[in-house]
Amino acid sequence: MNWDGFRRFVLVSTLILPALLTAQLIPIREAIEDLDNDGKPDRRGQTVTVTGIVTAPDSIFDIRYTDIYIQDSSAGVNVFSFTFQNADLGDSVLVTGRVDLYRGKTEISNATITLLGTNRPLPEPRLLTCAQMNKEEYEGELVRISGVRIGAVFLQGNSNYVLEDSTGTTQVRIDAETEIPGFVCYPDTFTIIGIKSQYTSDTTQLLTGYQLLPRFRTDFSKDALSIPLRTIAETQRPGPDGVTPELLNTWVRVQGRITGPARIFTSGSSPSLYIQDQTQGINIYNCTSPAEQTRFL
Ligand SMILES: [Ca+2]
Ligand SMILES: [Ca+2]
Repeated sequence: MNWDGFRRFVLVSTLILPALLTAQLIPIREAIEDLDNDGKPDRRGQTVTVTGIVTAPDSIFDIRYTDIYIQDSSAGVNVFSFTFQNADLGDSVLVTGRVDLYRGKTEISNATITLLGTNRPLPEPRLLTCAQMNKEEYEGELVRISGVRIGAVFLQGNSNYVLEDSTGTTQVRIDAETEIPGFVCYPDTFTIIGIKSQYTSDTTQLLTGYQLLPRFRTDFSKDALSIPLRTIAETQRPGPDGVTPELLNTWVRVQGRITGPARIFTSGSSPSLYIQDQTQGINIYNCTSPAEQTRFL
């Protein structure tokens, strides 16, 4: 090796070797593991490198900093950095950072994110119950709870609500920076998807304060097929007083042709339109899907 070759060797070694040495790729489960069950990740303070699919992208939990969640086949984890870095839903990323603990939530902080690919399929949300939500297990993962009720219908930002199913209760946190504030949720049971996260108000109690973080309005869903299709006449049949519908405050599913489109009957911001089937017509109020509402038949 001549002098130039040696200098190039030294230069390449200096640049590449440290990156290789720090890039000991480990599964997320290993990065966050807590074998002594004290609520603190055993690798706290260590620098780790993991890969994963972005399950909660940038700008939905924090518009100033990087506050995302990633998941590999072993586990999920929060990735945080005071530097804003782009991460879209479904991105495959390489993350190097320090294993850290914030209010009971394990995170990879001071993280550097490298994009490896885009539009990867998201992991199937893990089906949990409210009782299972209140444990350390599966923290950082994308999860789903079915058959839940929520303690309020009009959802506001920076607010916590109680979720309840047949196994107990847990907490859902509506982050103000998501699109969710203002969403009118279901008054009866529904399915919710979100990140299983944690924020304990008492840092001496590291195994409390578990909360679900929905990301989008579409994380709240009603299984429409579980609601029987009814005729419009049946839907608005009056009860004993001859005026109040028997089905008042019940979720119903009807179908009909639009006879009065929303662009005629809407005043203010809540769309209003009329539909009709073979039996009767009915007013549809405060509906979604604006393109459909405005169509004339
Ligand atoms: Ca530990
Ligand atoms: Ca935790």
